[in-house]
Amino acid sequence: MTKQRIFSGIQPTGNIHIGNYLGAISQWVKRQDTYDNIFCIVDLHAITVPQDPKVLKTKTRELSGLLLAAGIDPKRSVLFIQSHVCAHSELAWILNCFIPMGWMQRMTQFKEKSQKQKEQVSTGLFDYPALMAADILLYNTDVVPVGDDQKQHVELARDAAQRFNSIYGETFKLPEPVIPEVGARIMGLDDPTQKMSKSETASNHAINLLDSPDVIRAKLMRATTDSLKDIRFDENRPGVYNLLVIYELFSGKKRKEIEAHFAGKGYADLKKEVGEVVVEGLRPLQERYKELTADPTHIDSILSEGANRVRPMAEKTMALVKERVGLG
Ligand code: ATP
Ligand code: LTN
Repeated sequence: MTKQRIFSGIQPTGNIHIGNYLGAISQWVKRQDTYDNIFCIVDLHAITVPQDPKVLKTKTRELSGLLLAAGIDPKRSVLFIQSHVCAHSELAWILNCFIPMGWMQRMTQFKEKSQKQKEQVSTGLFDYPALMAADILLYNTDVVPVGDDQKQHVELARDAAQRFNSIYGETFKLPEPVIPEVGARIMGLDDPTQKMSKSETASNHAINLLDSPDVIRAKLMRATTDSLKDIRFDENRPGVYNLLVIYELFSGKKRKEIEAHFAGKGYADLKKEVGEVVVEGLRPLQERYKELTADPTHIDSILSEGANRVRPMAEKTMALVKERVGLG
């Protein structure tokens, strides 16, 4: 039986945090044996907002190292850089010509991000979902595991595929988003009503995967909670709830067991213990990252091998799409 295909992407911008890890990366790692996996570092998406060229290159290598250190195994999964396979930009353009503006205007991420940048906002940021649709549709993807914030974009990719298929006949497979039940939306430590985000720069906002144990502990001790006392999984108390979810995911314990463990304890104990599970949870990843990045040529060769593996698949899709549309 052939395995279903997973495709997912992550931007090489900012510092990768535990939200990215719990909501996306660890989900990818977990499913590696069950699916046929393609993971993409989406540098073309990154340039939809201004980037320093040197930093972008460095962040792309850093992210590759982190994904490998987190357990993405090049023997079981393809890892590559989006700009290494030109078909992504090419298909994005073609899809652009089929996706109505109205669909794009409904995207909540664009509304949020463009508000921050006002009139400087790029056309690329508006069009970002077309490139994401191209990423997904090039590889006959069945399943797209993402955090909650990306569900709308995956649905747009599916709608775009359906629209194209209805005009030109069966061309693209229709992808399904898969959102983790727990951890789909880890919240900022400084403001638990906002999702933990790479582009948020407040020093106490996120725990980054490469933060030292002391930094992790200090950030958690300063996490915003509330003025109540008991420690329970209550979504109406977002600060404590977020800390408990982080504890749950790193410890692997059940909610009942966790509530019993913290019964009668205070928020300081909670923060200290969350700190310990996060430090211990990230330790192996940080050690592997150090080993892996000691030889940067090793990472580069994994990335170029990855692009070589997927390029023929992408080119095959492009040939069919061009044929259907009448290009060339
Ligand atoms: P930005 O703030 O620049 O949008 P981001 O932190 O949202 O960045 P992305 O590169 O957009 O990071 O996301 C990579 C993956 O991590 C996506 O699948 C996304 O859904 C997931 N993700 C991002 N933030 C969180 C979060 N706070 N909780 C759970 N998953 C998340
Ligand atoms: N937009 C996504 C990253 C991304 C992606 C994709 C995810 C780009 N292409 C294809 C899944 C499938 C983000 O910002 N997290």
